[in-house]
Amino acid sequence: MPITTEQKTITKPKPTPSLFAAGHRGCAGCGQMLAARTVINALGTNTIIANATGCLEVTTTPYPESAWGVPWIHSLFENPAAVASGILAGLKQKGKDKKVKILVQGGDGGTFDIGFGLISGMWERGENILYVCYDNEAYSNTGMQASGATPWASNTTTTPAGSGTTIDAIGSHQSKKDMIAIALAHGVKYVAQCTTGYLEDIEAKVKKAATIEGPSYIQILAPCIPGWHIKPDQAMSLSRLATQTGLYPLLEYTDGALTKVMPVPANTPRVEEYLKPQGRFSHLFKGDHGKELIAQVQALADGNILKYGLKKVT
Ligand SMILES: Cc1ncc(C[n+]2csc(CCOP(=O)(O)OP(=O)(O)O)c2C)c(N)n1
Ligand code: SF4
Ligand SMILES: [Mg+2]
Repeated sequence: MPITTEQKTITKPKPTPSLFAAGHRGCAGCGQMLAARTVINALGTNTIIANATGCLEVTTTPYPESAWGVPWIHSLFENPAAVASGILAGLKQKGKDKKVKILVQGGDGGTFDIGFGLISGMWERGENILYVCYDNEAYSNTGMQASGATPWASNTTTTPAGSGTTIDAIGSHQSKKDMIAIALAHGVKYVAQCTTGYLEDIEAKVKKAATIEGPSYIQILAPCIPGWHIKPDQAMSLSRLATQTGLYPLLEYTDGALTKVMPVPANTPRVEEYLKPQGRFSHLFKGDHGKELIAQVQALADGNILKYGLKKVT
């Protein structure tokens, strides 16, 4: 039987309009853009965004254009948390604070370092605001300088790796700051860690955060193509490997208790698989000293597997 026009209209699924429009200036394959699109589409139209300076702000809002389908405000690198507190106060005054979700977005530099004091204040006040950090492990927008989120042994423009065996030659010789623990220490009600490799997990956690009365913090590993020296099609696979090796586990804490983790596969990949495709770690694959350094990165992954119980007991 021939299909009539009417039947076609009825059976064709209606595409859901995205609240994050295509045509922004993010690099092809950017992990942060994928994650950001997932976050705002999960929250929906009743959202107001306060955004820190960084790649996400610069690439999505070149005046007079905006990629955002919701109200969006930028002030300074350091203060979106305080701007969000002001928005909340305004909504309360109008009796609309229960109808609208406030989302703060920042990169790792804006979150772990430069905006940290005001985030701490926002959490201390216990305000009903969701904070999402897109963690590409450096200050990407200004050329990949090291931040408090930069992992140990990563090459950045301010922690350049050399060829020798001194501490200065290994890239960053500081450990990544544990923002998840810092959020928990503030009594943040819902705290989660995600990676761009699992977009459904991001969606589910954002939706859950939206139901929480009080502060929520979600941190998402979001690979940066030029900063990590990777190809545009590698953000997803590397994000998944970050989780599967144990280096960046998927976690969920509700009221301070660890309520959900994603177990690592039984045949857990070694960290070399994650590190090798990334130019920022290429110095680790030169000589015996590199092997010692990789063993130390493996120890970090193994430590996480133990700490969070990521191996399924069979
Ligand atoms: C107070 C202040 N310091 C420095 C800058 C310059 N600056 C703009 S974006 C940026 C990097 C942002 O890094 P991050 O927060 O990690 O976001 P990303 O670009 O990596 O997504 C810097 C240092 C600024 N705008 N304001
Ligand atoms: S520089 Fe990195 S974080 Fe910035 S838009 Fe490009 S890939 Fe994304
Ligand atoms: Mg960054």
